[in-house]
Amino acid sequence: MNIVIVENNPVYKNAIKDKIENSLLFAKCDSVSSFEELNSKEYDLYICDYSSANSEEIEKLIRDNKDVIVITDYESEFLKTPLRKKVLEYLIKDDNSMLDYLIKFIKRINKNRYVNLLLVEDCHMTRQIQKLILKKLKFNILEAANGKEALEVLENNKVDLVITDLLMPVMNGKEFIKKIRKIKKIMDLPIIVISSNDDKNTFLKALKFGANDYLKKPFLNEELIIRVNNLLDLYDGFKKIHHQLQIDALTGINNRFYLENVLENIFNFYEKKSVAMLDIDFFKKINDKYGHQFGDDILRNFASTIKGIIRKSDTVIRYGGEEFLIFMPNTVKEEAFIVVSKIKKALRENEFKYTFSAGIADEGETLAEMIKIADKKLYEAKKKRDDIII
Ligand code: GH3
Ligand code: MG
Ligand code: MG
Ligand code: MG
Repeated sequence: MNIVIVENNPVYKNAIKDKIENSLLFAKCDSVSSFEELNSKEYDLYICDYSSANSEEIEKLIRDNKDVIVITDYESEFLKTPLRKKVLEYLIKDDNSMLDYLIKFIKRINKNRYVNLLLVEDCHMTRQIQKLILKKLKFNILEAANGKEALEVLENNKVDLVITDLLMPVMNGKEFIKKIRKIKKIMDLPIIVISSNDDKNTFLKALKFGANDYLKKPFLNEELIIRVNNLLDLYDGFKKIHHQLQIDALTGINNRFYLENVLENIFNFYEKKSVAMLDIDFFKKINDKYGHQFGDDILRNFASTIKGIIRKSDTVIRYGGEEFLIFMPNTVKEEAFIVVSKIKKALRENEFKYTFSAGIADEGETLAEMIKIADKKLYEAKKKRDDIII
């Protein structure tokens, strides 16, 4: 992202430039002291100091469809200008927190390019106005005129955020939210409600049915912008933590939480599938003889050996201490046997010397049932050790 700062105060100019360069990996930043110094180079973002003397130039940038963020000392004066509604954002120079907000805002609009936002509103004109505000924030916008249409859009597209009206023909917002929450949990899809309804209870109901936030019409553009951006920032943080929760810290592969959250859900997509339960032999002895650290090295080595052999579509998870589960879609147990045998072969050529036993199953109506059967086979294999039973 190419950014330019137009600011006559050198202290501010350098502070903003430093902050951007130190905080945004994706940004390249130039700075000039006045609009006269701006050459013909095109920028993705113009950060301009506002004073009544240069409002004309800022107007011109906006007429040329440029993205402009205004920074100003003259809060009350700027708020009265029509520019307020046309700029991407404006910031008041009061303290350094202004710079933190600026960085947060640029990061957000940079990410919004990959965010699909579904806008649901029956009044075409209102929808176009809202779309215009949101378009400035770089979202990919999908539209629907009522809840029924919106559900169809949801079915056929990856949607990251829904903004919906409440009073609509065919299917109103309340019914729409209820239907969404049957298929998408609050963790999976945020919803903002916009309505001119004066009754607080209406909004409360929407929140109870599963909306995340609401906005009462009429609202200031910035209110919508801030609520949308904040909600998405929150969800980004949330997704990151959720992802981390599914990773086993020692081996870096998925853990049991992943099994319950993801594998369980995709299990029924596949008609044919197998699971293999692998358990390292005499692991307690390895720990006792060579120490716990060495035991940890073995676990990491086992995880990477398995990963090196299974296909991309297969998943390995650390099921317990020294137990690993492999989920193999489109695979019958005879084929799974070949995969597990390959792991055994790789271990024979490995720097660490250890063996494992395994049980494999492709029968069972649920993931839990299939695992139970594989576990039974593992128990049988354990009688001999270094064995695989299908
Ligand atoms: P078997 O051949 O019957 O499978 O015996 P085993 O010793 O491998 O199995 P057992 O279930 O008796 O012991 C598993 C051991 O794994 C006990 C536990 O201390 C150890 N363990 C569990 N998690 C970790 C870990 O994260 N690191 C290390 N180093 N050891 C672990
Ligand atoms: Mg309406
Ligand atoms: Mg065990
Ligand atoms: Mg064991």
